[in-house]
Amino acid sequence: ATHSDRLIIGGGSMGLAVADYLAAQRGGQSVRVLDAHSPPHDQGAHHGETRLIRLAYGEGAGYVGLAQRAYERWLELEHETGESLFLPTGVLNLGPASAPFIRQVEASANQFDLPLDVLDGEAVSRRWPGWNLAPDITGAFESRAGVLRVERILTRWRERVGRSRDVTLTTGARIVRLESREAGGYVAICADGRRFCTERVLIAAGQHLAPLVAPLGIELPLTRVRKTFAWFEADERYSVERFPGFSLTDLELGVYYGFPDIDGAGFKIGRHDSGQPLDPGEPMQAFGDHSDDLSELQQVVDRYLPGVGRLKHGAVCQYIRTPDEDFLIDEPLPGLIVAGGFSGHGFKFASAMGEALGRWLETGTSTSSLGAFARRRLARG
Ligand code: PYC
Repeated sequence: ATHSDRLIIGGGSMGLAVADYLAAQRGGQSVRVLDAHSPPHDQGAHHGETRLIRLAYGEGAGYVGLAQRAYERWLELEHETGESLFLPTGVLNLGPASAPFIRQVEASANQFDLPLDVLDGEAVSRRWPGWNLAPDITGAFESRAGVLRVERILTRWRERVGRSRDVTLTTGARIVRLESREAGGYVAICADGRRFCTERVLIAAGQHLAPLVAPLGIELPLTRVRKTFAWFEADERYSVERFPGFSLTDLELGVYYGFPDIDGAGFKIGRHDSGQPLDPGEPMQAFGDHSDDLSELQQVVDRYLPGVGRLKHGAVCQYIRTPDEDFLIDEPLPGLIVAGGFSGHGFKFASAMGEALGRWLETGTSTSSLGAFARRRLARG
């Protein structure tokens, strides 16, 4: 078997972030990243060009510290690479004032003293004429938030890892089995028979995480769902200078997120809740294969977005969800670190995860910033 001091299974958002962090440390440990494909690709959770970064976090104040560290590290990465990776569009969180998400955005902003403008729907529509909202909708606008250019980020990380002496990316390595070794450590076995052994391993392999650790007696309560998103033609009200990224909690239509027209790609919108359940490994049907793929996005456009026009094209992606939609990060066996269940809101944290998980993998000691994601919370029922 090929030996490395540290192994990372999965070279997607989290795996490459960790690899990039370890490459920058020049710690002298040999690190190998294994990916079934060749990142960036559309088999993980980092395609579709853009993601939001929000700091006044509607999913819980427990995420704010990590979001702040991630934000700093995104700006550092942009500075180091000299490339536009973050667009400071601001993010507008929309929903009824009573919606738990909106209340938590305000609570997170208050607790951490984050700038947040709270407006009613009429004021939102005056300030951003791309929206046509009733007064009873609340808009919580975070001006420091914005948009991350996901695929560019992955490309830069891959290049930096490629220049490292310590870290090696092996593509086309589909791991079908993980075994613990009697002498300690683990061996990962590829579909083509190659074997990679190590003292300590991080698995950040999305849908493949739970099936890989199940034979070692570890049950991770992760489910996989198919999600859709799409780009639409849009007028100048949706330009990147004039329209912020958004989240929308609508009591009737569901939970959505979206982006301004960036580089002429069009206005982008996706649905965050619901989705079609999938088994691990099950192929995803293309956009349009389900009858409501377009209509669920179109209904939001028709109701609230007067300058958005025809569909340009749609795409599919997957969320790997935990039961409470909080992340699952743990060390269920000595030297075996798992990171998954990012539940469709993980990418923004990848730069901070690279650092926190990277230190854990390097030293064997976890940081307190990840403690809340341990799996024992899920066992409590
Ligand atoms: O967490 O903001 C978010 C997000 C945007 C798109 C998917 N998730």
